Amino acid sequence: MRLTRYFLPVLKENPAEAQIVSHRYMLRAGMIKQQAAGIYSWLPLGYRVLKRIEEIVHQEQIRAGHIPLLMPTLQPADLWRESGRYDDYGQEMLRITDRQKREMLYGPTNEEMITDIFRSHVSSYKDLPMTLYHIQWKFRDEMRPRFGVMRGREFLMKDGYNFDVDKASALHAYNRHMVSYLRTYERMGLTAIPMRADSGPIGGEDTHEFLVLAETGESEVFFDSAVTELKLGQRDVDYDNREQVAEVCREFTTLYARTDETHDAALFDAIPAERRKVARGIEVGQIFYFGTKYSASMGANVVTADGSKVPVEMGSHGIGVSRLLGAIIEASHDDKGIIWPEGVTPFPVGIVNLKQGDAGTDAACEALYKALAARGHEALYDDRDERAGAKFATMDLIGLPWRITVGPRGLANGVVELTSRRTGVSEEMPADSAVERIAQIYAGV
Ligand code: 5CA
Repeated sequence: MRLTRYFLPVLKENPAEAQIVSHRYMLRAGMIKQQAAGIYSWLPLGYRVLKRIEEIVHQEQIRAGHIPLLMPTLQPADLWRESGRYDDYGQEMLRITDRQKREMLYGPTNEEMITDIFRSHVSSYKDLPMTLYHIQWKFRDEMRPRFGVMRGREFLMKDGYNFDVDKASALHAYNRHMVSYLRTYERMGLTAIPMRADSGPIGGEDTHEFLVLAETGESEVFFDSAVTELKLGQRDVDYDNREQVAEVCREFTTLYARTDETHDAALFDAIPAERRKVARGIEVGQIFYFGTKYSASMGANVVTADGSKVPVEMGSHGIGVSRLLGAIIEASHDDKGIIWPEGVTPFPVGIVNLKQGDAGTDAACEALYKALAARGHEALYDDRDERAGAKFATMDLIGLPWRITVGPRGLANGVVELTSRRTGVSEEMPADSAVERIAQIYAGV
């Protein structure tokens, strides 16, 4: 993408309404525009990151054997009357009446609708286990929408629902989600710690929230610092192997880590003092096992191997897709701007032309741009007629992890400069080698 042909409305001033760094940088980098309290347009740069995050979520769900579909944002109120949640949900639910005076709502979550789909088509244990998920916009009329996409009213969520014949199988689905979430967050450059939590309006017996530590987080969390050292890494987990998946979950949930709702002071005090941590965190996901809460009230039954008819065992599992942009920025920035991890960056690399209009420099930038594209890497090429300082400031603000700087002096020596946004370290090398390095860096992402 050539910057002169792109739409990147960066702001020079800090927007007064933004209280936290991620909100400030998302506005300044021209990623989002607020349309109403807690409702945003996704401008091209923000949209690219959102799509990238969605893609990682899809890949990891499919790897875990889960099936994508798409349910609508608007739902009939009657479905929610069946589960009893139409009245329980209260003012957070946006209620709408259509021209036929039918009561509708903008979905805050989809337990009822997915249960309805299931009961319409599945009646035998032979079709189980099954996990269906979608990535769709939700609406919750939050009392205090704030911090940009972090607590929006309209927000993008991945929500998945497992259907199993018995509790053991449903708990395996819960564990499978935990492992797939750990892998998802790690690919985004995040450490998200599963913490025992409270189930709130979704209900159920077992639930974990995934928290990214950040001073601006809305949740207070208590944990053993050793939990922050755990990494899933590249290990090969067989999602069908119950014991192996359960073992990974044990590894990540044995050390003390809880939100304030489930905090137990006695257990916490048993941790060696130097490892006892109280901090704040951003909730980027939550998984729930709730058994037959929805299937029993909505008549979603399956016939088991011995011929009896039982309500199907379920759980639901959510990732805050749009919130993740805020969480990643909170975890990865400096005073010049965002520092995107390679896994989610809107462009893999930026090209800065230090002397736009100079025939040699322009040609070298064009050649570099095309060579990167030929390797599958779309660079953001700053081809504006601007001072070098302004170009660097824009690149630093929007946070591309790598920058290639091309100027007449370097070209005279046959080199360009490759700079890491994270470390600030620059290296001179021939343009071909810079392309090779970028290809190597992204090969493992
Ligand atoms: N049905 C279940 C799981 S599928 C559910 O709705 N879970 S949830 O309420 O925990 O939401 C899932 C995730 O969505 C949360 O962990 C959080 O990351 C994100 N989320 C929730 N509310 C908001 C909001 N107002 N703005 C942005 N993200 C939100």
